[in-house]
Amino acid sequence: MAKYLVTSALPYANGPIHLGHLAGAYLPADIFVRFLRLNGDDVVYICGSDEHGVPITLRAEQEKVSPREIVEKYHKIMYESFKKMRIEFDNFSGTARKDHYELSQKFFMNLYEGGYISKKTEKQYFDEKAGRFLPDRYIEGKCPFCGYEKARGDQCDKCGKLLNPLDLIEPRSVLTGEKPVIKETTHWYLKLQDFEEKLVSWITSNTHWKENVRNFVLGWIKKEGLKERAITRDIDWGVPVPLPEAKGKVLYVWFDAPIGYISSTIEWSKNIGKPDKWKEYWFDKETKIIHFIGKDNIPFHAVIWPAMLMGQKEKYVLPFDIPANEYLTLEGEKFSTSQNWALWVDEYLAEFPADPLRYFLASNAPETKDADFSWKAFQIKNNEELANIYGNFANRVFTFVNKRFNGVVPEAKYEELELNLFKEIEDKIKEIKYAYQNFSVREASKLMMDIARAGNKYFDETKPWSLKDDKRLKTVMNTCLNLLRILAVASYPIIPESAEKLWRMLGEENDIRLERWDSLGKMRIKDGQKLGNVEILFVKYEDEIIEKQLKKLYDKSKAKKEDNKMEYITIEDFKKIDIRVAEVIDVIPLEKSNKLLKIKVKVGEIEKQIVAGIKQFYKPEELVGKKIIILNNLEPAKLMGETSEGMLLAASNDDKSILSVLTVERDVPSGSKVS
Ligand code: B3M
Ligand code: ZN
Repeated sequence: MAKYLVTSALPYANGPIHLGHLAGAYLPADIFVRFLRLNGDDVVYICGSDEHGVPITLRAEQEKVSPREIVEKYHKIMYESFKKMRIEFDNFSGTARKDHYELSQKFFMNLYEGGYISKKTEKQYFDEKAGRFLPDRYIEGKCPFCGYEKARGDQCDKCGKLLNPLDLIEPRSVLTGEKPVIKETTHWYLKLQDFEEKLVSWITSNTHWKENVRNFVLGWIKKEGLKERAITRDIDWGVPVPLPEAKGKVLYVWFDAPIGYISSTIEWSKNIGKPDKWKEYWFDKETKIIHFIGKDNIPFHAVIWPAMLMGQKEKYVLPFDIPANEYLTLEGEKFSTSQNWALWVDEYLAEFPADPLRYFLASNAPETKDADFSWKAFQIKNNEELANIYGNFANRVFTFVNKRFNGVVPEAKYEELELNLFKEIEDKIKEIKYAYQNFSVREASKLMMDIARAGNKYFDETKPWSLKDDKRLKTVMNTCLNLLRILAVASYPIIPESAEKLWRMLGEENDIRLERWDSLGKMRIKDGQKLGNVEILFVKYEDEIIEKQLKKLYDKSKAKKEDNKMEYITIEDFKKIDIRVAEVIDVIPLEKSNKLLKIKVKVGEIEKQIVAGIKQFYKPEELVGKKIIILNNLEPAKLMGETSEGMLLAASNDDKSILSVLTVERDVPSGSKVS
């Protein structure tokens, strides 16, 4: 029995969970944990939401609420989706909690007192219009390495390189779009170079790591060398830097986030009433700590985090393995939340059960290269494997046993055919174990399905429907039920809900989780056991259902559609539109709405009012006197009880965080036609 502490990357609490997230860091970890438990290992599965950093504050600014409200909202939403997908953590904490603050500050102080932290006054970008410094994702520009236009201040999404904001070519502020100025500010830096020797020898010795992870890290260190990295930031949401001279500064989110693995374990210990239990994992060399992550998180987990652990006074164990996955694409394209090119877990679950998706993502996991989710491929996997192989085998056997043996397990007298079959299955069980232990969920899914394939083959070959010999028939059905029993347990890590169903159908009374992997091949169902009620394991999805989903996906992502295919209109179409210059004479905010402004304008001599959703972007006094552009002949409509007699034209970016009302560049009289 080995001891494991398994973690999944802490998801930022700034939005719901989509399939890309699931496939990378959550489903493979959950499968691994379920397997370990069947294997009799001692395992704690830890996660929580990452509640600091610019991803959170940017979202809070967009939604016009506090960061605290954002993290509370999304923490709940994410937790619910995980639960419904049967991703079952022992603890799902959050990093904006008291214990986490204390532990993060302790981590900082240990490094500080150990001489691993330096202080420097440096130049940083500052947005004069917004009046603030621009750390990390507050700034975007061209990547100096690969030329990607939308690289962020801390990392390039295209080539994965960690960046410093000052490296960006043509930087711009995410808040205002302005070109930032450079100002001085003081920050604290982790001296990664002090750990270089220890890190390199540790990584080199980890020959059991996935090739791509180990090579990536060693290459990264060789190429970039280990330098100091700033671990503090000028924002007002985060763990305060525990030094009197650092007032108003917080720890960089990537400094405190991995500490969340420990603080969440501490929280778990307290919750189960054993407050010191966490130490049995984090301070024991025997513990295998496994961090499941997506590939963009590799440098943080394989270099910076171990360095932080090495610099502590307490003797923490270093990660044993860091199985990083590649990306999942959606219908052949990268997930993009800003373009709404995403399939959200909740959206999926509103119409389908968890298991078909778990099976699809497992058997198609992005383990060594990117993988794709497409609705068509999903349909095929579900119909042709889950339903036609697994479901069909169960269905044939249950129908037969119910009809011929009244739903009671018949006794068997195994012959050579059965003994060989059981032997073959036992070998399969060993192979599956190896696959699960090596994070090859793709392989495990295939091998697990092979058990059902073997079952169908045996059924076809023994032809129970034409067997005259009753003894033989009993043996055949008993064997089939035993194969189903093994199949239920072997598939449990991947499709727990269906496996439990099958288990109940077999009339097994103990919890399926009490089964043990190494005895699985030898265990037999009891003669005379009464089978449970038959339930439907998997349904097939017809083309219409799948097409409907595809259409929904494309419709939702309007921006994407417009990018891909331009729809032309004729000049005649355009002539129907009456666009005019209008002068704003008065603006009244609508009390009941946090979006709408009532704007009184003059179009030539005619006065009219327009209701527009721009309250978050403009103060009334900014608009009065401006000459704006309106769609004049839009059919009047009522908005919150107010009539709107036209539409104000404005430009905004994809995620609607920046908006500008259109005006005229030279002074033309109000009422002028735009053409
Ligand atoms: N929240 C980044 C991400 O979701 C980050 C992971 C933290 S793990 C300690 O990609
Ligand atoms: Zn790049």
